[in-house]
Amino acid sequence: MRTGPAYTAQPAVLTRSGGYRHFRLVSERGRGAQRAAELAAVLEPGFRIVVPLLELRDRSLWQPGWQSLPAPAAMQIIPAIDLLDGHCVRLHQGDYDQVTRFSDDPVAQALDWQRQGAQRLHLVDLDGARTGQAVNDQVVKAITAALYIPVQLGGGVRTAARAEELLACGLDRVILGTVALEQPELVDDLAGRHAGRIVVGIDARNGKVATRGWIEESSTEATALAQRFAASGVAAIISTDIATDGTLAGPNLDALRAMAEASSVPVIASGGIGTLEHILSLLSLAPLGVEGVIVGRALYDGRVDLAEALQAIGEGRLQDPLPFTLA
Ligand code: AMZ
Repeated sequence: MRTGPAYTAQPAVLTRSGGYRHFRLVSERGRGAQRAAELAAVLEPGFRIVVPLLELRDRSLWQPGWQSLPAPAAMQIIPAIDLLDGHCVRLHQGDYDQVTRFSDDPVAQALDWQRQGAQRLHLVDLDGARTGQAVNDQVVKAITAALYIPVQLGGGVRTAARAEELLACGLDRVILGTVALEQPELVDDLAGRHAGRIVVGIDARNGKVATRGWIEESSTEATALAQRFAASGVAAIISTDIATDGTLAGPNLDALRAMAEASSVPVIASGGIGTLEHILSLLSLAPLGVEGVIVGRALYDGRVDLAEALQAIGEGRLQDPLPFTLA
């Protein structure tokens, strides 16, 4: 079952309240003017967003919700540029036959996301993911050279040498998908040698891992693969739900929850973001270790305004860890 968007906000200065009932409900499926008023409250800098109310009703989440948020808690919003033959595109559910081309100037697009406040950029080499061959290196290098924010790349990174070549040419992180399933020890090895710079990409269809541009399906559960990397030192797991990717229909919260619970590694959510509320709905999973969200099509479409989204849930906007334990 998917939970609808519901979130709360409270004055930024926390007082010892002792219970969720003291928090002000800002939105519970608001519409029209009501939604606008609620959103205005969420965007008000004097307020911090706390764990969504629906989650707070689930008593089992109270403890992790209130105790394990890192300080200062925030959810990183990471714009995505998917590259196909040098152009910025989005695929629908990863289908190479359903391509929308958004820009012919990926460097300008990347600079635009940076100008709007992005703190990290996500690149996917779709040609690389499908064929294992790097055909977008020139544009990847041009983007990396033009930006001062960290850039990460996935797609077609299938050997240690290739991963290290990319890390050496200015990329902050590389993402390993197919290799994580087929040669997990290669990921362990790289993560051991490049602390904080190796990310595992787990792309799942109906909960099962898909690889090679999502053309091949495996019988491995995505959560089992996430567990496999619990102790390997990878910086994060990017969890993509193929059925929602490129659809704007909202993230698969249940799948993300399962991934976050399966591993202590931070999870970055990918797939399905279509509105600011979708991003806000992910806050319910922040206490479980979901620390970021990748947004693609909705930014290109203008359905999500990056600056507004950053203002809503960026650094300093989320709940401070509480200094006491709830009974
Ligand atoms: O959209 C697709 N068909 C697609 C896609 N976005 N296929 C792969 N990828 C991305 C994954 C991951 O970031 O989300 O490519 C990376 C994995 O590539 P590889 O070559 O390591 O499996």
